[in-house]
Amino acid sequence: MTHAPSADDRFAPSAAFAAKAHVTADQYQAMYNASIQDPERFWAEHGKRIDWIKPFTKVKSTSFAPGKIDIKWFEDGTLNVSANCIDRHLETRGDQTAIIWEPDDPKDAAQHITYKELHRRTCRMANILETMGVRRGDRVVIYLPMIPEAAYAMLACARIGAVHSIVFAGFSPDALGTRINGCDAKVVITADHAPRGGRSTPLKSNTDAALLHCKDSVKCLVVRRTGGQTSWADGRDFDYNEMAMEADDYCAPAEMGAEDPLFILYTSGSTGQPKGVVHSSGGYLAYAAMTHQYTFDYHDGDIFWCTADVGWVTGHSYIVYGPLANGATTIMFEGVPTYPDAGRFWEVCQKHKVNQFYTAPTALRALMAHGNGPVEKYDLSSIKVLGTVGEPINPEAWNWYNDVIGKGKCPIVDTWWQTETGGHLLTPLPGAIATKPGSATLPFFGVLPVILDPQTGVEITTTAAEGVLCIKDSWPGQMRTVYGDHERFEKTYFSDYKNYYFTGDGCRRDEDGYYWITGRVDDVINVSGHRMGTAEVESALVAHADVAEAAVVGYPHAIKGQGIYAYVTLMNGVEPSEDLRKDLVKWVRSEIGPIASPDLIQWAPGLPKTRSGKIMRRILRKIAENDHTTLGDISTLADPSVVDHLIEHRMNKV
Ligand code: 6R9
Repeated sequence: MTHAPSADDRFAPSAAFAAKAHVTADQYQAMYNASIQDPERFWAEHGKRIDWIKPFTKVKSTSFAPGKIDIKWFEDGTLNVSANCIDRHLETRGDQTAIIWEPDDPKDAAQHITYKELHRRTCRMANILETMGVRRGDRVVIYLPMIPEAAYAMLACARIGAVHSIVFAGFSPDALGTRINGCDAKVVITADHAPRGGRSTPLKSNTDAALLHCKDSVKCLVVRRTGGQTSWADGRDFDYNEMAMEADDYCAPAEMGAEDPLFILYTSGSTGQPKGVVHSSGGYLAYAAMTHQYTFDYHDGDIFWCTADVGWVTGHSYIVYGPLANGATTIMFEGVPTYPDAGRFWEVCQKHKVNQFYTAPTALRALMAHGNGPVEKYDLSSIKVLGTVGEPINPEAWNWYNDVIGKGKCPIVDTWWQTETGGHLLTPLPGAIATKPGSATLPFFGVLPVILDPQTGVEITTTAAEGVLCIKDSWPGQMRTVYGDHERFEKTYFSDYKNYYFTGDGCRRDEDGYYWITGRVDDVINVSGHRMGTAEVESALVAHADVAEAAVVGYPHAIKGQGIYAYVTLMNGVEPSEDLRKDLVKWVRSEIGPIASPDLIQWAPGLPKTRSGKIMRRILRKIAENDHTTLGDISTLADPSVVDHLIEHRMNKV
């Protein structure tokens, strides 16, 4: 059924789809123009999609000017994010399902949590946190599996004005400890164990290990997910299930400023430790809600499923905040796409009659490898819109998604955005914009993308252009600062190209003005849709006693998009061996987590360096990509002969 992909393919929304859509082609153009010509007016209007306790009078106060980076939206308004996601729906849809929870094991029953129940659960969690001493502005780390309590915890923090920071449950104790310390959290919320794909991760014992490196005052709230064995520290550990039985059903939502931080989410960059991306309350929520409605053409009564984990920004904006602000029914899935078999996603789509399905290209590639059999067993006729996020989608995967999952009748929205952007910046609107496989197409309302020449930093104004992607002006969902380090915020995003927000991505704009993301231009790699700094993996490797030096690059990987390729120089006298290789992989898993495991490790007696000692990553990337015929100029190397050795012993022999 899948036809050979071509770069010229164009898929316009059907007339039937467009007729029911929130936004058609003409409306898109008119609304986009309005949003750019008069952002104040546009956002004054769209800021009203959320409920304000005290309405804002100021709309946009933003500056990208050097030394004065300052981003504020709706700054004098007050609101409560949890009340927006729950309370305001109680009257009209209190008995409607807010969250469908689909457990890891398909033999266990799914749970349907109504808005009323969500209100009760969130209030109880909020009261528990207050009992534990959490106050407005305090930080709470959430280290939970994909269970409804993760949403209760997020919304409970928002309710009392605490700032949550979710740490993906796949991260190691070390990574968890660093983040608890990084944001000086008062409480960490975890579970006994996390079932996933038929296996189980001992989250509580990971947390115990992390807390050994944290202040004694950090308290731990434990949700019993499996009832499995855990150790217990009286005075420090609190039993959520027990406390929830006693806790009061009501907790008043705190009146928060639009610019009060809602959450911190750590993400990788090209240098140093992950940084804490800070998002606001008002602008973030308005943007998450608006993009959720328009990008997915969400209508009342639709069942929305985003397969991400709440540990990533996609889960924040499109499992919890966007959908719930819109009064949607959102699915939270605890499992993985291939457990118990490669039909699981489609079984869940059929079972819950999913209308919008949003996933990552890496998952599609993995499922595609199992053929069409596991798809054809299920009725997918409820699906109206398909979405992708996290990395560029290759045309083969796009066509499979379109033909086999969407049966050629569901628009595909390829959404480009980042932890930093809070919501979609480049994306088709499904009733308005003809798609081209592999292109995130056009900007969302209020977004001004520009392509700069990477060398000169000058804006390329021709329609067809290639260079680095920057954004010229602020949008409400933009991050506000790096937690505790506003200077780093400016240095990372506003210093390479002055007066622009620099995305870190390379990009091409075609003759139709469509944007094609070409991948990161910095030392960030994208492994299975997870963002990773090569510097983080390198510092984990050099922390091993046998490692003298390490350089990490990405290389093309059929399923993961990019794999992790590590060049390792051992300490004098240490002999390379298969055992050591395995040991290093294990080491990185324990330092960061399984997602950071190197796929290939090459022993490198020497690394290509400039005379000033800088590692020439460009060369290492080429060797890892098996593209060593075009290494470019290596005359500036201190010792060009190391390159021949590396080529001869390269790991990626295809
Ligand atoms: C939401 C999310 C951000 C980086 C981003 C880019 C890549 C995301 C993409 C995409 C091509 C898409 N990326 N979506 N590349 N097409 N549709 O993924 O956030 O984890 O911060 O990653 O992911 O390189 O800069 P985050």
